[in-house]
Amino acid sequence: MHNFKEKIKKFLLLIVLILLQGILVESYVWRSPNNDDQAFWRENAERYLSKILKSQDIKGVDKAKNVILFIGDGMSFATIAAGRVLKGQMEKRSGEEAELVFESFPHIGMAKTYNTDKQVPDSAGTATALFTGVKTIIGAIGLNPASDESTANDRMKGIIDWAQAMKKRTGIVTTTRITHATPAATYAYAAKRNYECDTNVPEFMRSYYKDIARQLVEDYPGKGMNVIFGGGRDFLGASKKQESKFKFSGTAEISCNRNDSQNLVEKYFQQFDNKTNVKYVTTSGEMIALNIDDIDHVLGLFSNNQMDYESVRDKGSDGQPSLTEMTKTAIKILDNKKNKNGFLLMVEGGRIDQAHHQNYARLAIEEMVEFERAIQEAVDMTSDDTLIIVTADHAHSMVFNGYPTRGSDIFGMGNKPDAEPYETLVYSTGPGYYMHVSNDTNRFINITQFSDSQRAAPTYMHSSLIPMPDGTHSGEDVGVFAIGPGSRLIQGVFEQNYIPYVISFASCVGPVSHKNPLCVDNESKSNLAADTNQNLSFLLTLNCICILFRQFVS
Ligand SMILES: *[C@@H]1O[C@H](CO)[C@@H](O)[C@H](O)[C@H]1NC(C)=O
Ligand SMILES: *[C@@H]1O[C@H](CO)[C@@H](O)[C@H](O)[C@H]1NC(C)=O
Ligand SMILES: *[C@@H]1O[C@H](CO)[C@@H](O)[C@H](O)[C@H]1NC(C)=O
Ligand SMILES: *[C@@H]1O[C@H](CO)[C@@H](O)[C@H](O)[C@H]1NC(C)=O
Ligand SMILES: *[C@@H]1O[C@H](CO)[C@@H](O)[C@H](O)[C@H]1NC(C)=O
Ligand SMILES: CC(=O)N[C@H]1CO[C@H](CO)[C@@H](O)[C@@H]1O
Ligand SMILES: [Zn+2]
Repeated sequence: MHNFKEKIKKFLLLIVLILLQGILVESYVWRSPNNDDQAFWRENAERYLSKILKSQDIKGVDKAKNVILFIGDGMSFATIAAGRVLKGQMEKRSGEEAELVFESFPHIGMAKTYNTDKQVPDSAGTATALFTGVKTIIGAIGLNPASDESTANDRMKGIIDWAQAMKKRTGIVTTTRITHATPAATYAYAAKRNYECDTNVPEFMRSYYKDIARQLVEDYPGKGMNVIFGGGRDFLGASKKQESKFKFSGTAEISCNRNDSQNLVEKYFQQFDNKTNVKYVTTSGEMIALNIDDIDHVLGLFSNNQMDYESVRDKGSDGQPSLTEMTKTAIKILDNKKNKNGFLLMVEGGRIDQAHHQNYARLAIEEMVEFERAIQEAVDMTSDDTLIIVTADHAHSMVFNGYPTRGSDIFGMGNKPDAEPYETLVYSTGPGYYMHVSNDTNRFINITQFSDSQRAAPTYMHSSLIPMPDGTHSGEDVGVFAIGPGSRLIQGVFEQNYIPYVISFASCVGPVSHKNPLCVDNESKSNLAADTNQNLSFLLTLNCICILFRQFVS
């Protein structure tokens, strides 16, 4: 009898130990933050999705026919707040009380943007997280973080591939060149983001990587996209046109003179049969003149390199379209009479970041306001079958500070009586330092020495604390704003790679569409599912059985 009681005690103790072990293993081994392989990030995103789904009292209608993902490159919270004030001031109001269209979206979250190897990320790594659902190393595009940089094609598929697999129409719109990091991550695979041009792929990497421009026109999902709008004619070896007025001149800038003398625009056309309606446009006039109704594919390259900043672009019909005009045309084409299964569109306000890098606060905030106009246009053009998500890939080093009086010019000065006058918008890093620190005295120049017209110039740099030819990003979280079916899943503070999982779930494409009961029709077609949770539970159970068995045998 006594012996039996002891056995029961021992048994119960064992159960407790096993449970404890299970919890430890779950939290410290499989969820180690140093784990940098694909399965880790996928599991992480799926777990957050399950958590949000469980926490919602009301069952939402999570089925979106269309998805539009807006990415303000470098659109930090400070940028958003300054953009709101500028928008109000452009409407001749005090400014602070103005509202940006996405601020009224019903669901808001915050995304953690770090790369697998960097506390403060770059656009290539963050775009890979935003499109593929897997975080990766800085500067890499579509690359599995666990894979060797020099292994043969190991491109991770993303939202454009998922949507195309479900026969949705797809498109990308950007103000940067179309091969730049953010747009590139929707279709390309590169160990380094600068493999945009054939001459930039190092000799020893050429057997593993095609340049990004060629990947766009030669491979899926690039050549399957229905709308491709941006800059970068040089990178596709297309004929040049007028140069841009204000070139992005940071150290990160590259140009391209293809050495393989290929014209990739011609090549793009060659791969479609003559029944497919394909168009190429290079000016805003040509874009607006498109006969939208029966277009299958359109390639619009509006500049040789980056497109011009909104406030300095040539607004004539021979000039470049605005981000809003491109977005409007893209939505019309994606949703034309050839659309049966819905569409997925990525729109990037790509030069907010580039202006910040050069400490051009005015240009950066004006770019942000134009980005917001494009979002307003998309909201006006779509209905409640469309999920719209607005976010940034990462934050930037601009600070919105001082105690400026209500209604002060957002590009003006702070108002702290016991300090030298200083700007409301200043940078921690960047070339603004050189403009503001005297070469003779090594001290900051009194800001009032700059005339109003000097300070109103687009190339005027706001002051910066640390001298650098090209300012840096910053590592704080970015906002995620959502409206439409599935938007309720944007909630809380999450890893950035969760966002494509929301798109997958809500629009019935990609790895977690099978988890959405409203996507059942599509279940058999989704072969990308990776249900790691099941494997984990299975392993744990097996482990427990083994321990029990050993105890009782001994
Ligand atoms: C350009 O092509 C030529 C001939 O194929 C080759 O010898 C040269 O190294 C290439 N230059 C660059 C920069 O790739
Ligand atoms: C379209 O292509 C087919 C097959 O290549 C060819 O026979 C036909 O003549 C072409 N039609 C036109 C209008 O070019
Ligand atoms: C200091 O010298 C550098 C290099 O010549 C120049 O670019 C910069 O404008 C100068 N700074 C000021 C405040 O004059
Ligand atoms: C900077 O200039 C303003 C306006 O001329 C002046 O009131 C202020 O005293 C100056 N500050 C310094 C430290 O010289
Ligand atoms: C789970 O295990 C099965 C085999 O039991 C395997 O085929 C599958 O790839 C595993 N899934 C993951 C995500 O590891
Ligand atoms: C390929 C396919 O059958 N896709 C379907 C997935 O589910 C949506 C929503 O029911 C349908 O509209 C698609 O046709
Ligand atoms: Zn940047």
